[in-house]
Amino acid sequence: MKITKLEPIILHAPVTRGGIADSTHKLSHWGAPGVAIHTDTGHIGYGFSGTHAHLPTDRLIVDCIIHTYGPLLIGEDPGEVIALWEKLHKQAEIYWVGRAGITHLALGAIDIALWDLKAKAAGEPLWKLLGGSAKKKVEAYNTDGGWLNWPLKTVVSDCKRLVEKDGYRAVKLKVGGPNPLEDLRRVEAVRKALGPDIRIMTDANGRWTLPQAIQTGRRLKDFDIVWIEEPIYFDDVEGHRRLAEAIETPIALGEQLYTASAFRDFIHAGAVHYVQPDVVRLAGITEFWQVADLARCYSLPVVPHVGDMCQVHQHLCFAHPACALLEYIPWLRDWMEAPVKIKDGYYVAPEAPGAGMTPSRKALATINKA
Ligand code: 0YR
Ligand code: MG
Repeated sequence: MKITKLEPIILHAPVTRGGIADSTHKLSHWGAPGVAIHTDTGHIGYGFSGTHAHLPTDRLIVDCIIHTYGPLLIGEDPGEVIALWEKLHKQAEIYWVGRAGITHLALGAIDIALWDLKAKAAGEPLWKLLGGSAKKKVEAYNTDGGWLNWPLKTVVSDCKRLVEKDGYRAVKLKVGGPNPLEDLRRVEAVRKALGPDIRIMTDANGRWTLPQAIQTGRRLKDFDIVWIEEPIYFDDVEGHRRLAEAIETPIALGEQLYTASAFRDFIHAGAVHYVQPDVVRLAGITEFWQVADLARCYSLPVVPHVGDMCQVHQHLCFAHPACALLEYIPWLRDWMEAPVKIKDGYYVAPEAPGAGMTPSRKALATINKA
């Protein structure tokens, strides 16, 4: 098989109820800028990054895919995924300007598309190709009931619905709002509504200073929280290490980390407990696997962040022994040929060949061709 053409794709999908916010981000659409990699056998591989649907930056990502990496891929055998990843990753002219950021996001989308091609050519879903087992259970926790811009009443009734009607046993609440007492009131209300057996995660999206995180983190303990996610600034290794020493509730982070070496620094420092790599921010599945192996060596659970809206990560969680729990956010559901399936709070292993990001016909018909 040989790569013949790269085609740019930008999808913008509306988020729940027209707009969501956490402590740091506000968005009306989820962005999936990416690529269709065409081959001489007719197989097409799809891979996307994940953004806040900001068209000018989405264009940078697809331009980087098509014009910067594209010429290095034409004529290559897409089955050589790791060798191609090494080739693209080691381009000195490219990493001179970006060992993280746009170039890394572009490489991630390409890597996903290459794995997609490999799995499609093998006629297998990616998790099978990676050695996975459908016997494994991958639990879903739901993030879509806890947005910060929704009034407390809505958060409580949404979380109750997710648990009582949809069967989730774990939900995530956004914190890090302007008033920490209000954060605590929201968590307390949801804990009361759900009872002691449902797990609750909290996510501050990098908002607090270290003393704020210590203070609120200590108080959150009363509500038996699974983790506090991104309590302070994304890149602050030493701050998270100090926080981990100061509070009892475990720390989760990783959605903003671009590289395996950034994860190494947090893990080695003891600054993270729940490791949250994302294929769309790391350079794809290849680098995700490096992070998951590393976490496993330190006995740390891997609970990916889903910039791909879980389409690829479900495969990785079925396949990798460090993963047993996966976030769920529904925003690409209506745009994918085979949206993820969740039954009674658990992912159902996908059977279609590929890595899971093939857009639906409707999506391909309405895309912005960039
Ligand atoms: C905005 N999940 C997250 C929203 C989510 C964000 O990017 O999607 O809150 O990615 O932190 O854990
Ligand atoms: Mg988060």
